[in-house]
Amino acid sequence: MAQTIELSIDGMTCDHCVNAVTSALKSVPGVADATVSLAGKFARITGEGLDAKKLIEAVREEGYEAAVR
Ligand SMILES: [Cu+2]
Repeated sequence: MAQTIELSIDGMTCDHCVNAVTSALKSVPGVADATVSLAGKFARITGEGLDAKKLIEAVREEGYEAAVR
């Protein structure tokens, strides 16, 4: 079943950051799409069997802070 998770993301300052977070999220198993908002400081992730912990870990590995919002 498709699901959507929203994460608040801290530390993004430019489009490079947005791209880094977007590709990190898309590399997590089960993710179909990820939309990241620089201005809104959040990410909307859609997919199947999503694990919020793994999504947050992927963002942290890129050097940004994330939390379920
Ligand atoms: Cu940046």
